[in-house]
Amino acid sequence: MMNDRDASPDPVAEPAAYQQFLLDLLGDDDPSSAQESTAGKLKELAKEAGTHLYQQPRPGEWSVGQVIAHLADAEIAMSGRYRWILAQNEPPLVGYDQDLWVEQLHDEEDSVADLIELFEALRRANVALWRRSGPEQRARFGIHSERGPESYDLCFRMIAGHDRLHLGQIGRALEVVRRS
Ligand code: NI
Repeated sequence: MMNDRDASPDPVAEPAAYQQFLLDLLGDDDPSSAQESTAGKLKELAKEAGTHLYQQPRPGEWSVGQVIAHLADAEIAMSGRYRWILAQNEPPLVGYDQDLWVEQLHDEEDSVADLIELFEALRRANVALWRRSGPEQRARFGIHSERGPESYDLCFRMIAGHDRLHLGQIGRALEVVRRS
């Protein structure tokens, strides 16, 4: 299953390049404002996809519904990571294989509306958590099993860029499936 590898460095093979790629997508924008706008955009895009929701743009490339499932998965994983990092001292952060999560945990019977609702609720809680954190908390870090130390600040900024990466992917997928 392909996700965004045409558009970004591979997260496992080139972790540092992938990290920088996501941070560049955020640029100087405020990460919490950027993150706050995503659920609304997903609702609009899901509506636009209509009957094409689970149509893959090309064989092996994620459908709009699968990208939304991936964004919900990422928010679930990060919801845990933020809290481990903030509450415990240098906790281990378990790597998660995004392709396996999408393949093993989701199918076409998944309600995309429910996935967006789940995403939205977690995101709201995570943005609120961020906004009440101070510099000391943002500097706290966990130890990623593949990439070493990662701070709360870095994780939160990366996810804001990750949203943009996949919103772009959904836009491109929509163009293809609508033409078919
Ligand atoms: Ni991703």
